[in-house]
Amino acid sequence: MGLFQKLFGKKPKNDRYQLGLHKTKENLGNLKAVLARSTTIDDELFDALEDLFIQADIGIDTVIYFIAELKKDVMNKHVTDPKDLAEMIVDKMFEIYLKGELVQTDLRFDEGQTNVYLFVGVNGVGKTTTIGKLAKQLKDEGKKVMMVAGDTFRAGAIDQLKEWGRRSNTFVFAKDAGTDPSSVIYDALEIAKKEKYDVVLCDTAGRLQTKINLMSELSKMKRVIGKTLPDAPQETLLVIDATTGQNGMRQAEVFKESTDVTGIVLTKLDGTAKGGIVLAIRHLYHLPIKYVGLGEKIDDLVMFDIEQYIYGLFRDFF
Ligand SMILES: Nc1nc2c(ncn2[C@@H]2O[C@H](COP(=O)(O)OP(=O)(O)OP(=O)(O)O)[C@@H](O)[C@H]2O)c(=O)[nH]1
Ligand SMILES: [Mg+2]
Repeated sequence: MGLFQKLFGKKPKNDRYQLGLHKTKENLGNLKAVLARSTTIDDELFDALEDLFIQADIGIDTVIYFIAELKKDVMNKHVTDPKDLAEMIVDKMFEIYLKGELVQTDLRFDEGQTNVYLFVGVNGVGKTTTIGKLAKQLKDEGKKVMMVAGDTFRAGAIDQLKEWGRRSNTFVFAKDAGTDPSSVIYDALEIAKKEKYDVVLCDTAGRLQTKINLMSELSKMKRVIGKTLPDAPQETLLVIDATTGQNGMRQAEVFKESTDVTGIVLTKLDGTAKGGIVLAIRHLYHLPIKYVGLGEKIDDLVMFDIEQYIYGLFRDFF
């Protein structure tokens, strides 16, 4: 049974993804129109689909792959009616996302240890906000959580994190602005170990004097973390702003290449973001999207669920 049957057969309930993505939904309206006015499945139709997918921010490389896969399916299954394509598109999206794997969205948590989650990404994508939201969720689960102000570069970054500390009632470890970030993390982890914190969330700068400085700073932080706690960091999460689309993905590439990223947090899916970026990230980065940001408030962070996501996109389609 394909995803289409599974989802639209029994209509699960999750309205979180409905909040945003109106841009993508407009796009799907066009998809519906294109399929409705087509009488045969031909190159012209595939070209129209290609345009729509590119508009949905799926990204050119992923779109080419997507269309090629669809064509194969159409041939193999001898499909001739364009209306049958919608269901195939849903199933294909799901396949592209899963790639035959079980995608792990849980954050790795080593029981009985201090787990370190490091957040990286270009400036303004939502690292600090995500840390604040996640701190609240982890605390609600009963975990002992610390946030570390590893962004000592940008004026205001430390106060911003402290504000999230107040909102989520979480301890924030910080030193003065301008301090070497690795030394902040080192001191924080010494306390975390001694006082048996379950999770330490490390904020980092999105920008330093140069990109090279930033990358070497991040690898230094990682080394410091690994020296203090051999199994840490348990997660290095690359934060990407969904509204910046393919351009944002290109900017994020350098982080992926120079730090061992274990997962993605995709923020601002509530805004003008187009949902196709989810497929592009997965197809090009081969990394799981672990969380998505759906707003600026403390509860606007949800664990990513591809089934619910696709359902949210197509809910009004069928
Ligand atoms: N709409 C919306 N806004 C968000 C989301 N996540 C973060 N933001 C906003 O994005 C802006 C930047 O967020 P920050 O958390 O400061 O980003 P950052 O990555 O820490 O930025 P730097 O510290 O400058 O590197 C803030 O105005 C946040 O409120 C989201 O999921 N949805
Ligand atoms: Mg920040």
